[in-house]
Amino acid sequence: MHFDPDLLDKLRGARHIAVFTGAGVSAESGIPTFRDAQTGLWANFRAEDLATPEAFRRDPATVWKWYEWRRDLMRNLQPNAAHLAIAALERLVPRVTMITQNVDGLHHRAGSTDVIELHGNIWNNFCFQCRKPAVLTTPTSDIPPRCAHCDGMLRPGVVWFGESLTAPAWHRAADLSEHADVFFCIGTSSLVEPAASLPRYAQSCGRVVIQINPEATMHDGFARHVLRGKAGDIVPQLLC
Ligand code: BV8
Ligand code: ZN
Repeated sequence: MHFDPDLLDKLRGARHIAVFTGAGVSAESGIPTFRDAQTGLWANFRAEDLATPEAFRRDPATVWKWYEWRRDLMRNLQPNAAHLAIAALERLVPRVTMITQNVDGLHHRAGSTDVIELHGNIWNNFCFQCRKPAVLTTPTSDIPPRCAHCDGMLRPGVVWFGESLTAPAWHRAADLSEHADVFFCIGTSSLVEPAASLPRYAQSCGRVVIQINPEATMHDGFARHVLRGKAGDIVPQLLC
């Protein structure tokens, strides 16, 4: 694949690269994206029906079982070439920061060392009542399992629709969008706020925004470079 010399120059000179990812970067690992009509997770469910605190209050067992179904789907899947190339970038660039909307943990598993998980991590749980972290060590027939501290219901450690992102994660991500030399936007439809505002903010701060996506998104207009294609194809060619 041919890359614009200006893009390659910016990468060569970059001291700090921010990489913002969405579900598309995990698609080639076998994890359905959220809005892909054929296979998207939401294709069979409405996000508002399941990924909200109201849904959990209304029907905790169904929400818990949906997350267990997703965990089972992800459990044996591996980071793909895009995750690995992004992690390997840390050996070439003084500072690389991952800002991901994904909850699958694949950037960590690929070896990225500085990962901001804006929407949490599906492998974590905490108590819906007392919010203490919970590690499931013993099998239980309770669905959802109960908190060892207050007997409240355990919930997955993700940010639901209608919940605020954790302040430290959000402020750090916004700061990086303002200061990184290059801001990659990979595999996101840019529909979920406030995460979707990061590429726009980076561009407004004069950062070089590079969009990688097989489809057009509303952020194409904010990007200095748009690379049309799959992350697993483009990212290793561009970064390695
Ligand atoms: C908030 C964790 C303040 C859960 C997720 C009404 C009430 C309250 C809030 C709102 C409201 N209306 C709107 C909002 C804001 C709301 C929002 O944005 N809603 C959307 C639907 C409009 N946001 C929130 O609620 C956020 N919090 O606003 O707090 C607040 C607080 C209280 C009250 C009011 C406001 C919290 C949002 C976090 C939601 N949690 N995940 C879980 O996973 O179960 S979001 C979920 O969507 C995932 O994290 C996912 O990453 C994210 C975004 O989707 P994408 O990653 O972009 O995935 P998508 O499928 O859409 O796109 C994939 C892309 O990849 C496509 O472009 C495709 O072309 C491309 N692709 C495909 N294959 C490849 C590829 N690219 C590269 N390579 C490939 N091979
Ligand atoms: Zn508790």
